Amino acid sequence: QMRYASYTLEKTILTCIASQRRLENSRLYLLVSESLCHHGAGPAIRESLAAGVDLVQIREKSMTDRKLMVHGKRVREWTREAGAMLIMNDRPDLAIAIDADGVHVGQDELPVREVRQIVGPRRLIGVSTHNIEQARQAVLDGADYIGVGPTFPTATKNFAEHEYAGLDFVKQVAAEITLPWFAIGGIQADNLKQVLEAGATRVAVSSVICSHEQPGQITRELLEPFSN
Ligand code: 3NM
Repeated sequence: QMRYASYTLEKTILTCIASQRRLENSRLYLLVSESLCHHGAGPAIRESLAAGVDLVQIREKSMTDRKLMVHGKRVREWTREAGAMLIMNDRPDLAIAIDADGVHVGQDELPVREVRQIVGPRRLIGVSTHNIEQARQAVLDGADYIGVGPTFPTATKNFAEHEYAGLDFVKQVAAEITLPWFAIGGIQADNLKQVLEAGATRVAVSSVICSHEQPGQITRELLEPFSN
């Protein structure tokens, strides 16, 4: 019994370390909503995975739970085959049901402490932050990574028009946050360089890949500046 307990603890710790390492080494995080995708979520996910996306987030606000579960399990298989991580937006219960690597929550959703009680120590928790105070708080709360944005105006999430944190927020985070973080919001191939120059080493995108005619091609384009 003791040996089994120490084995499971060891396994938990190793899983945590492995996930952290994979997060640190990641560059491009894709958020997928079926409604944004040109040819459906499936092709966008598979093609971008083949092109090198490091994480995929399932972000569906109006799918039934049953559909979300079936979809999620399929995406779990694709991400596993590609060696990418899978994050479920806003639903700790479904993150467990589909065996996602983690769950992502926004400022109006369950706090990290409560999410941690549900998903346990082995799954990652990501938090969206929109100013430096929220970023600091997420770190104190025990988040595993944070989203930093919106960097540019975006129509993908319901922010008030002209309400975006901008590159200044990216610079602030770059100067003081050591937890893995992703700049997000309105990032495209033609403004990515500015984001990296502001200090980001990882970015999260949705529409630029999902709504592209050729998700694989745009993914490769977005990954290019990271190899320099
Ligand atoms: N969260 P796109 S911005 C889902 O700032 C989301 O927290 C943001 O999509 C934040 O790449 C955003 O299409 C939308 O702008 C990202």
